[in-house]
Amino acid sequence: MLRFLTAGESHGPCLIGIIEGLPAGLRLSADDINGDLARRQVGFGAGGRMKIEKDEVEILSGLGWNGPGQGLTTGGPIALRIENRDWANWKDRTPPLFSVPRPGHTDLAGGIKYGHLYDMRLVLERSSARETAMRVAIGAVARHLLGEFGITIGSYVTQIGPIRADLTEMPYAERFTRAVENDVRCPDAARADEMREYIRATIRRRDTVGGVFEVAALGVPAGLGSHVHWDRKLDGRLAQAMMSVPAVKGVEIGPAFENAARYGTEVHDQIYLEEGIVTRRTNRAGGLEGGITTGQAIVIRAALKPIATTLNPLRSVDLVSGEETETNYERSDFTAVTRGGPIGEAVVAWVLADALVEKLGGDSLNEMRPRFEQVRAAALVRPPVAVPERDA
Ligand code: EPS
Repeated sequence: MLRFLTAGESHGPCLIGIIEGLPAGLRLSADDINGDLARRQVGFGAGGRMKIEKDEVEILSGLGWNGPGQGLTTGGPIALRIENRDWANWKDRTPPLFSVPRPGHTDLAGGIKYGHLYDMRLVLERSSARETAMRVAIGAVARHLLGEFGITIGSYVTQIGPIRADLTEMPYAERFTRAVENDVRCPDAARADEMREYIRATIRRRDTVGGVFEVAALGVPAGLGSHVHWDRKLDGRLAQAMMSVPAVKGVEIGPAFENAARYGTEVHDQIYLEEGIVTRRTNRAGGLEGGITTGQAIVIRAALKPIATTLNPLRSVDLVSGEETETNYERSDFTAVTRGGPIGEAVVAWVLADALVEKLGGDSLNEMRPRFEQVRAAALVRPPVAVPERDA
């Protein structure tokens, strides 16, 4: 239902995004997007680039610009632009050929695929995680739409290297607010200090480190997605979106890997009647059963590999000279995990907004609202339910 494209290179003039299918009547401004862009830029372990960039979006189309419709989406495509401030430092520069691929990066695979083995900068400029700035902008628009229906999304770091936070008893809303209180974005303050120390030690040993962040979506109605066909299963769509974030190599919904080690009777969220309404008291399913939202929090976790650009070199081959050699260092980040959460939120927001528009139909917010109330009401199951009469 919703579509988007992004364009742009890491050190090119700008990033561009185009969103199609957004309903009409949504009040939208750059301020609704810039907050998320700023959140993506903050996190311990970032490299020097974030000192150069100050990401701000320009909305170039898709909004009324005068009259009563000013600032409202028209239903037409929304075009977005974010400037790359670093472009000023690159536009007149001819960097040396990038002919030594970094293990773990796109360099070699992309070089083989597109014939750029003599200069893999032609690959890395587009494969760079700089593109996630635009994905966060696009996700912010989706989040803004979800907000109209009371759906909120947050994220936090649960693991850096071997250090894991224990958040079992902490409600999601508290996890979100606590996560912004420190620069590793971990709601468990004691573990956050250890994580920061671990990242510091990683930088001292001239290395990089991975970890895990979690995204939770609250207030999502039951009934988004479908079990009837593989590409309509919402867990599959969420996993694909999350896996498309650079450096993400593992995704789980709810505590899936922990569930795999338990008995069924310990895992499945049992069904009760409370005040006549069908309810669950646990959410080990992470908010999805059969690829359909259950109405509980959607919880999705992403495991990130350590960044491939390491100060201590790795073995590689110079593809132009034909000699075995070591990788060259270029400015990069030491971990992407502390800045990953806002990116994860953005991709989850997009998938949920798409599923919501699909479920509710309609070309404008006004058409979507009454249908939303219907969907909400249908999720309150009060047995006994009526059994349809069979024709005689
Ligand atoms: C990236 C390398 C670094 C990161 C960049 C992603 O950029 P540079 O090579 O300019 O130092 O900072 O991420 C961003 C620019 C960003 O906005 O997140 C890479 O190779 O993927």
